[in-house]
Amino acid sequence: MKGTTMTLALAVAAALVCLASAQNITECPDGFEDFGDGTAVGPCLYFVRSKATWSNHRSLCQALGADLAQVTGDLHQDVVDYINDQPADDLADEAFWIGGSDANKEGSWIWVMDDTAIPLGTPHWYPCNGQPNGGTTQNHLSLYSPDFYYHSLEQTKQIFAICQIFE
Ligand SMILES: [Ca+2]
Repeated sequence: MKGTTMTLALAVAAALVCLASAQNITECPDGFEDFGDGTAVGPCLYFVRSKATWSNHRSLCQALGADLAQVTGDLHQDVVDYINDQPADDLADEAFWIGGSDANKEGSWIWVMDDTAIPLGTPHWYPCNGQPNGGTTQNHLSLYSPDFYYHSLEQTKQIFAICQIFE
């Protein structure tokens, strides 16, 4: 009897492991776009088409099991291409909160979901007006129209947002 119970427990555990891994690899949840390279699913991004502050949109992302997006590396260009490829009046005239901040220490930009540093300068920051340029009044990170490079903004600004699911 004890052996049967053990076997059943292992079977249940194995089923749960399979279920969890299947959820991770089969597809992005409804509303999330798959920015994978075709060999794997993800990053999964959700474009929030309503305007709110950085903090309110971060809460919304977290309610979806996500966080504000970490748009870096090649993903940055992929996101810019995606925004510009959408139908007219959808996304290309908007600005988007993403998950960067220097609120804790002026000039030291970090990704808030994992505390990793965000290097200044090229290739991600908008180069033409010295971004980030707002000093202590602008401590949160956006992709701003029409270039969608990184721009610092006041966190009370009401704009769209991009959420991302982190494993
Ligand atoms: Ca700042």
